[in-house]
Amino acid sequence: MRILVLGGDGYLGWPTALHLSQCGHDVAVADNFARRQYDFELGAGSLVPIESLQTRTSVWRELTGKTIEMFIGDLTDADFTYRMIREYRPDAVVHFAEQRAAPYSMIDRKHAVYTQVNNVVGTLNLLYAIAEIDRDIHLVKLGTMGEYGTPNIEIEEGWLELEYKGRKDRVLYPKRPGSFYHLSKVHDSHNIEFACRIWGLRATDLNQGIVYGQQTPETAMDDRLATRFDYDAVFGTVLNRFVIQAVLEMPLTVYGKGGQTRGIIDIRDTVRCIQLACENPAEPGEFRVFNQMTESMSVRQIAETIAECYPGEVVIEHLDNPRVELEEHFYKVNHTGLMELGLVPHLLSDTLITSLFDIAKRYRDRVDLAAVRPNVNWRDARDARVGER
Ligand code: NAD
Ligand code: USQ
Repeated sequence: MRILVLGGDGYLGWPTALHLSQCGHDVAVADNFARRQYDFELGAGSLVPIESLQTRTSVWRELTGKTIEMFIGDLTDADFTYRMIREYRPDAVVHFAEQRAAPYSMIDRKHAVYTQVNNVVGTLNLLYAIAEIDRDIHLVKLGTMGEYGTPNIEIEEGWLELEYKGRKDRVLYPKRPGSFYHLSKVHDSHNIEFACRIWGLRATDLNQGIVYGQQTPETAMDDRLATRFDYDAVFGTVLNRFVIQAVLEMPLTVYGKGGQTRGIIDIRDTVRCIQLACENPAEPGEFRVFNQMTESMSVRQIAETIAECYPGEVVIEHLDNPRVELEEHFYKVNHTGLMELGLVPHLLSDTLITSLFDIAKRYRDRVDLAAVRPNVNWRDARDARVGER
């Protein structure tokens, strides 16, 4: 298949592009390097050094003989998006290319507006490009488990069978997300479902849980193929952050009680899920939703697991929660769809955690300690970081 990976320079897009290429697909990547720009803005950076996209693709060609074509541009630029789809004519488009950090979207009005414009407009341009150029292209879109929030009923895969006052219907599952970023994904989901309904597009919305890990078999082939590893309080995700905090002998920063439960997934399963979604496309007109996560854990359990695995002393600290979220709640998720397509999950294991400790130890000197403590508070509408760093 010809597969275009949007956001192919990012944490997940790059390893996915390599995996699809290794599986024998023709792969192209697109990116506007916004993620590298956020690093400059925040004064943070990946724990593991990463090469430019140009170097990454040429190293891949040198090692495997396989070519990954590049499109450098911004999805919110409709001319760029249309040109790319026209030129590459993919069978599937995998769309990772969004601003993806909840804290970034909650810094202030400017960052919330940027996040929603970037994400919603980029996706709309893509939907129109597919509708005008070739409606057979399968859109594989990264959504998030956080779209659902933490409802007091079981979470289904995107749709809910409902009976109300004696009548039945199948409706999009109600959403109650916890940040302007997560809301942008809800808006995307509704726009995509509408496009499937009116234009007969085929789409798969992958509501992914929090990803952990840093290596896949392909990125591990050469240091120059490494993907990023974020540990700062804005872009670092919880398990990856706890790993580096343990190695630095800093307290693990559990926000509030730590009873917040989330779906999680190993980065090796992410790339496999995308492969499965591409190779088993949705039907024309179908808005298919999978919950892309393999297990649920509370933040407290994640911290305890990391502390138990670390061969040294680890302190777990409960900070005042900078976010507004339930800290104790019901959480049960249906996530059988991808397993029915063939996913065999890697569950969180001591071996994986130990390998992450090794990566963190190797690059510990690159850590900026000031970037570790949270400094974006959901309750402040104005940027509370001013003058702090
Ligand atoms: P990332 O920020 O590392 O990668 C996203 C890439 O998209 C970046 O390289 C960025 O430069 C690019 N990009 C952003 N806006 C763009 C635009 N307008 N035009 C072109 N390129 C643009 O993020 P990631 O962690 O790799 O996440 C990828 C996707 O997966 C996101 O959509 C995210 O919401 C979703 N997701 C991530 C996680 C996670 O834990 N990392 C979990 C669930 C879902
Ligand atoms: N948390 C802590 N301590 C920390 C960091 C986070 O207790 O040091 C808590 C948060 O309060 C939250 C949970 O851990 O309850 C998860 O936070 P996170 O930053 O790891 O993840 P989140 O903000 O939800 O966002 C990440 C990705 C996002 C993706 C989402 C999947 O950045 O792109 O959409 O995970 S999900 O959570 O399923 O929505």
